Amino acid sequence: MHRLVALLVFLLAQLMVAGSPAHAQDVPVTLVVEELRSDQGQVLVNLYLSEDAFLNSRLALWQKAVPVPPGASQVELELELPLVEFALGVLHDEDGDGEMDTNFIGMPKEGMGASNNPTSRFGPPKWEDALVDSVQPGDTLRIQANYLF
Ligand SMILES: [Ca+2]
Repeated sequence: MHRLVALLVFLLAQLMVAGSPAHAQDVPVTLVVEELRSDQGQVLVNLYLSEDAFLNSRLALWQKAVPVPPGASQVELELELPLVEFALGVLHDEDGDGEMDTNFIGMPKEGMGASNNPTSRFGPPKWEDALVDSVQPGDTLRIQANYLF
């Protein structure tokens, strides 16, 4: 009997965990990725929560892909962002292969951007420049795509 009660309590606890929203603290915001040079392919948005992970899409908390509408120079999407420090990295994946294309010396051939639009003309944006401390519900974040070539 005790085992049955223990089992029921355990199951109930599991249900309560499963029933609560996983990201109750997430904040709905609008992200606009703008200054796309073409309407080719898709825009990939990655959410990073640590400097170690920043700009390594495999270590992103999540990635969202949005096709660029015909004739458009920007895309707009609704995001749920955490109430913790984060940074966003975007890629204009013009050929739609899901990754950054680089030339023979490893320079990016596709457009990229990061939250806060860090202005590092050379080299990738830095975590501390792209870091966002907090967002409010209904905020609109804008990220400009930059192209080296
Ligand atoms: Ca690509």
